[in-house]
Amino acid sequence: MLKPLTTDIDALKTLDERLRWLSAWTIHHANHIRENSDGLKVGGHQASCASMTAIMAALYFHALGANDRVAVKPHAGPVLHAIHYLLGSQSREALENFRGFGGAQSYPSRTKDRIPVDFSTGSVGLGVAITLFASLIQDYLTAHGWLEEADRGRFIALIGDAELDEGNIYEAIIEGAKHDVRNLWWIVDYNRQSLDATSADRMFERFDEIFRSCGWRVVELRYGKRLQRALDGNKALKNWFETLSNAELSALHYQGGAAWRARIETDVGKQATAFLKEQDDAALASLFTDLGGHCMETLVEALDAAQDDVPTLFIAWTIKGFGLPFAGHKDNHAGLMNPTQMAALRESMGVRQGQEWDPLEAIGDNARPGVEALLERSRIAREKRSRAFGKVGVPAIPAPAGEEQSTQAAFGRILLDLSKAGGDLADRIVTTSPDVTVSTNLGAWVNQRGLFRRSAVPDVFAQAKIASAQKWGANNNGQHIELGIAESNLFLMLAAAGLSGDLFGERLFPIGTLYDPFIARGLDALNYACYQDARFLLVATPSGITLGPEGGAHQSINPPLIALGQPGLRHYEPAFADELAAMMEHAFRLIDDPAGESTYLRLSTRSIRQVERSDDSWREGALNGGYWLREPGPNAEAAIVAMGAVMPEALAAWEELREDVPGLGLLAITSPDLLHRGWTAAQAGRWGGERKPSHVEQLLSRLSPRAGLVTIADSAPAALSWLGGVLGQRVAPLGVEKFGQTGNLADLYAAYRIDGDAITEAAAEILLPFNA
Ligand SMILES: Cc1ncc(C[n+]2csc(CCOP(=O)(O)OP(=O)(O)O)c2C)c(N)n1
Ligand SMILES: [Mg+2]
Repeated sequence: MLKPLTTDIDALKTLDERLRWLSAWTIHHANHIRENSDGLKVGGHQASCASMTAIMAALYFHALGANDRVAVKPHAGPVLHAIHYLLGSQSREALENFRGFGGAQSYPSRTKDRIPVDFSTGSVGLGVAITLFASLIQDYLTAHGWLEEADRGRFIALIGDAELDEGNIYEAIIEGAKHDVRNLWWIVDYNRQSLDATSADRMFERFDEIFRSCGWRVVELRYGKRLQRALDGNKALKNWFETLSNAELSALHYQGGAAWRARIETDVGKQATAFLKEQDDAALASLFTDLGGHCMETLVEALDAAQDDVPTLFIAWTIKGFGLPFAGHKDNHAGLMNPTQMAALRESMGVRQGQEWDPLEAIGDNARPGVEALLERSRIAREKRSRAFGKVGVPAIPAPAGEEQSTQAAFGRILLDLSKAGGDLADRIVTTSPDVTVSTNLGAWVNQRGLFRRSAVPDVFAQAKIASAQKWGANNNGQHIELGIAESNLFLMLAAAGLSGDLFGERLFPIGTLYDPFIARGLDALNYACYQDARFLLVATPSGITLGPEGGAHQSINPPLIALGQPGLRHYEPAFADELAAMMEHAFRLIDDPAGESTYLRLSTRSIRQVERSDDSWREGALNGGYWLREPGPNAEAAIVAMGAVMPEALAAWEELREDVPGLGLLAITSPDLLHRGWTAAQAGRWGGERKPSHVEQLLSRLSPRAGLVTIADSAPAALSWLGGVLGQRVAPLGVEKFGQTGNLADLYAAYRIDGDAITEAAAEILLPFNA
């Protein structure tokens, strides 16, 4: 760990004030000065920024080491931009264009902001928890020899107090406790206000207990030095102060000195007379705002004292809107100062009109050298880091042998073969699963590569020579990170591991497995991972009503639709093992490609007869979203269009119908997601003058323009029914629209109409207009 710097507290205080000004001004400029062409409110959160400028000044200009990484409270985004502006790594132009197209983003964004943003934030709670998983990944990389001790850092989350209501935070700290997580600072901006109002008092002191029981050190910074001294000198006053509710305290902060005086006279009475005499109203108001999170000495002392690696929660008391006219007002969350208030603030801060953007405005000649020196030696990264793409060779991945196999079994086999063959890719794969490692077929891989734990955990069953197919010992060479059942944690882990190239300069190939229906459990975290362009392979298995006896609670219906609408994630749904092998190879390449993305594989436990291939011509189509498994005749009037586990039904129906329906084709869909994207991209390309038809247009144009398509998948039928819109062909969509239940495949496929009979009937119907 880097040694703390000795710092000039006055310079830090000056920078705190500069950040408060610049963040407020940036938001004001966007709302009141920049031209507004559409009449939409631009917005921004001046109160949320003012609440934590001191905390951020202490952190960024004092405590932060070169390798430390920070997730910034979303609504304090403008403060982060102001910090980089002071450091010279953010432009005035970007600030002037705050919340505008191409300007500084409203909430820190890894991908859209030009300053280095370690973690995107916005969906509260997730930015907090990802730092924990990033710290675990740092430990993983160190243990595997990818990361030098000297290049390690601390992971810091700046948290709004209302974020502490998000359950994903507690799921994360429970997982962190199991893994002995370290090097974390979570700093709560404890302004006791959320969006709607002041926050409930009943959780006060409960949060600490939860963290402590998970092994965290909790440091409460309630008072600044001045207020501490005053209250220490007057017990009655202190007792009174500490019984004020969140709402009362906020209201008093808003009302100011006279209100404090009146309340103290009433509530404390004689014991406070001398105290009240000593100060006028302004001094009184100022004294009571001296909470820990606004007192630079207190902050610096606390951060300096936490230099070991114990995960630490700092609860820094603050006032929302500190120093602004609506400080403490319960409605101030989205409050914006009006031009008059802004002018008054400007004057009170000594900022000259016309010099609002001058970074070091209002800093006297005496103070300037100290501030400049401090800025100079601040150790934070000022430029975006390289993302470490393209360093890892991905070998060809052959299909596992076997006349009959399921895609889930093939997945396990492919990983096992990769592990046995060894090499850079295999060594950089890290698998993770929320307690479904064995049932998603990662077992063989884990037997080979072991579980990861920083300190070894013996396999007690193996030591006792109790027969088991699964080895379960952990050490720091292991390549599987076992998680508890919390799918949100799975996606945060994939997000953190999927950013390893960005955060640590070393690419990992994270593979997460879970049951397909439980993607929904962690959906926001999945979206969050994709939003910041983390790269991983998500293997969801088993899926659909093809689960049979497992029943409706486990039978997924809509994940292909989720994938269809999820940027940054490519859905593949293979029917055969050779398709799966091609997709996995491709997914690994996409992980390590700057223009790539993450991949979601939807797999099945249904063992099906593999098709015979005469050549490799299917492969390119399969990777692009679909290929003709049975070629259509020229200008054919119909095709069966099938995806995934129901391919045997589609093949059987094709055999049965081919006599009656001349030229009938069978189109194997491997990714509705890619076909749809290609379709819209080709359309957009045509507006730009490019004429190339998309893959789906090429596939479907093999049929007559009047052809009928019978689409079928073990999922919501809308995943494929849109195909009729591509060339205007008619569609009879088959798929699952109601919750599933237990049963064998024949019964379930018949009941939900995804069997051969359903295909035949649908084909008859769609061909009727021509036959009639
Ligand atoms: C998951 C999620 N739900 C809701 C919101 C909308 N929202 C933004 S800020 C906020 C309140 C934040 O309060 P707090 O965390 O205490 O921040 P501060 O008081 O510092 O502004 C809410 C509800 C969000 N951004 N993310
Ligand atoms: Mg708050």
